[in-house]
Amino acid sequence: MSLRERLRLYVITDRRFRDEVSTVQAALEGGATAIQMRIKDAPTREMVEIGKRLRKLTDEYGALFFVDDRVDVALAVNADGVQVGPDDMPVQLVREIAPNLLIGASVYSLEEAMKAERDGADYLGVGAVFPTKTKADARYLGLDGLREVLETVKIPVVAIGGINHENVREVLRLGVDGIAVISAIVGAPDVKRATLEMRRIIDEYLG
Ligand code: TZP
Ligand code: MG
Repeated sequence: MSLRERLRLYVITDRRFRDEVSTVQAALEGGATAIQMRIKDAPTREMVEIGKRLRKLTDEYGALFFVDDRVDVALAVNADGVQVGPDDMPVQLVREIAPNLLIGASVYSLEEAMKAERDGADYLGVGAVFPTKTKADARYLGLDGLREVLETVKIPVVAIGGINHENVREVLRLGVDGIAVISAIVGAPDVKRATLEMRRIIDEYLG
C-alpha cells in the first residue's frame, strides 16, 4: 500500500481526553490507518515507554506510527516517522540526521506548504481546516486555503483541525488523501465506534 493510502485515517493521541494506550488500541480496532503519539508535557522516559507500546500495537494492525515533534523519541521507539511544525526541527535537518524516518510537515498556509514540499517532506498536515479548541495556537486556514494547497503540491495531504463526522465530507470532497482527528475520536465516549464511523465515511469517498 502506498503512503497516500496508509494516511487515510490518522488518529492523534491527546491525554487531556484519554491515555495513549487505550486510545490507540481502540482506534486501531476501529480502522485507523495511522497513529501519531502527541505528548507535549511529559518526561522523555515516559514518552519512550509509551511509544514502544504504541509501536507494538501499530505493528500488530499494520498501521503507520508517527511521533509528534521529537526526532529522538521517534528513533528510539522505531517509529515510521516524525511530525514537525514551523517551530520544530527543520525538515532538511531531520532528513540529515534520520534519513530513514518519514517526515510529515505541519503547515498553516500555502507558502509553508510549498516550502515544506521543496524541503523534502514526505507528506503535509494541513490546517486548521475548521476552528479547533484542541490546539490553542493553530492558525486557521479554512477549506479555501486547503483547496489552494491541494491544487499546488504533489505530496500527500492530510487535513487537520476541527474535523468531525458532520463536516468531514466537505473536506473529502476537495480530494485530500487523509483526515487527521483528535477530539472527534479521542474525545468521543466510544473511541472504537467513532473511528469505525469516520472510516466508513472516508471509505465512501476514497474507495
Ligand atoms: N494541528 C493543527 S489543528 C490541530 C493540530 C494538532 C488540532 C486538531 O485537533 P481536533 O480536535 O481534531 O480539532
Ligand atoms: Mg510540533
